[in-house]
Amino acid sequence: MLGFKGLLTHVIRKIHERRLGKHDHTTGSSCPSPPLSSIHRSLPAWARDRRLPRPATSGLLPIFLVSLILSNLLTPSPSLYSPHHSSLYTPPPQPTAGPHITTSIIVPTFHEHDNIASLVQTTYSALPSLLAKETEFVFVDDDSQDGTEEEVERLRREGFLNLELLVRARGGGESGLSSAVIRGFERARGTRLVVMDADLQHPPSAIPQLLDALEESKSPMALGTRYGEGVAMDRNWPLYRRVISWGARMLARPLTTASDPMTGFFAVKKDAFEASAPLSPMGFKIALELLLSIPKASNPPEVPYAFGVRTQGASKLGAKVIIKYVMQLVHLYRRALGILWHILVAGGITGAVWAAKKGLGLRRRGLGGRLTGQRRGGGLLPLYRNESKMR
Ligand SMILES: Nc1nc2c(ncn2[C@@H]2O[C@H](COP(=O)(O)OP(=O)(O)OP(=O)(O)O)[C@@H](O)[C@H]2O)c(=O)[nH]1
Ligand SMILES: [Mg+2]
Repeated sequence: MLGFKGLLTHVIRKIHERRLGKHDHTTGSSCPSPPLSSIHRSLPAWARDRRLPRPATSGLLPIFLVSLILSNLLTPSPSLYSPHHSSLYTPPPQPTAGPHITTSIIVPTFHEHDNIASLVQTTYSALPSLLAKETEFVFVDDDSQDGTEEEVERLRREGFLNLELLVRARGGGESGLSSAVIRGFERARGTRLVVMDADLQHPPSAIPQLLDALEESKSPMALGTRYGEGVAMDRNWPLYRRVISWGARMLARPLTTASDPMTGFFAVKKDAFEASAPLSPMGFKIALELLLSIPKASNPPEVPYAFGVRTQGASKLGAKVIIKYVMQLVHLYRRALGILWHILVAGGITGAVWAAKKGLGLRRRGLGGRLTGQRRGGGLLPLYRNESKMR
């Protein structure tokens, strides 16, 4: 079976033979075929031009421009939180008796009933006694309805007086880890804010180091890092989690020099948070958002800590969290790069189209060659060459 190019060659050859009168009418056989170059020369100029393959780059400029416009129009604009304008909560008054609260530990919770008591007890016993007296917990729960409220009340009765609980009602229009942390910041009485998970994956014994790093460095933020020197990841942390964590870090690499911008264990000064640029509190990665939004926070001191595995309750890290992280990155890159972000997106799409066109072209040529019994890469010219060999 002839391929399209084989058929075209055949038609061109027949036309050429007619024009040159080389058909032997007595035998019905054709004279030897002329070389392709002479056929090409005998074609009218428009046909010669038409036979030239279109370069793979043709039509790319409109694709680039359309992609540029679409990137501008379609990149989602997250609703932004501005500490100056969007506050919902204010801190309760300082305790009338005893030391003032200087440090607030913000803990977002969702179905963490089983972890609350051990977190509170372990933390208060890990802090030096003065610091313990000046420290409060602010739990921000998304209406878990698993007994978290009763558990906090029980701990208060046991003597842990500085426990605040903020419950955000279901259907109240706001939920999620990052916004929980931000609402906790608003509610906090301390001037130093520590963020940690409820499940004891972040060691309470590292809180004083984190606060020291914050004070000594004069930086508005200090980060706990799972990737510091001499720190080993818990051996039971599953491989897929390591891969996700590694990928997430690599994607954020161009944005920050921090070794673990995905960490959920960090400290920030309250006045620095209040001076932050507008935030997009989506997903889990509020530390990264703050790093890029708080003035002078981009190069924070880091405190290595050993990241444990959750022993109680269920993980909330799922596909939805990963998708939100990618959306957050899009927003952060766009903010960091401005128009250059859209140029890169449009360039990427155009490059992909060019590669697809080129790949398709190569495949077609290869297929045409095979259909006409040619080697890969053969076109019109090799067909004639082979024929002349056969003669
Ligand atoms: N308020 C609130 N807290 C949340 C939400 N999702 C997660 N959290 C809390 O945020 C913290 C981190 O969530 P985890 O599920 O522990 O996430 P992770 O540490 O990455 O995953 P694991 O290693 O499996 O524990 C925990 O204290 C959760 O209870 C949420 O939607 N709302
Ligand atoms: Mg956890």
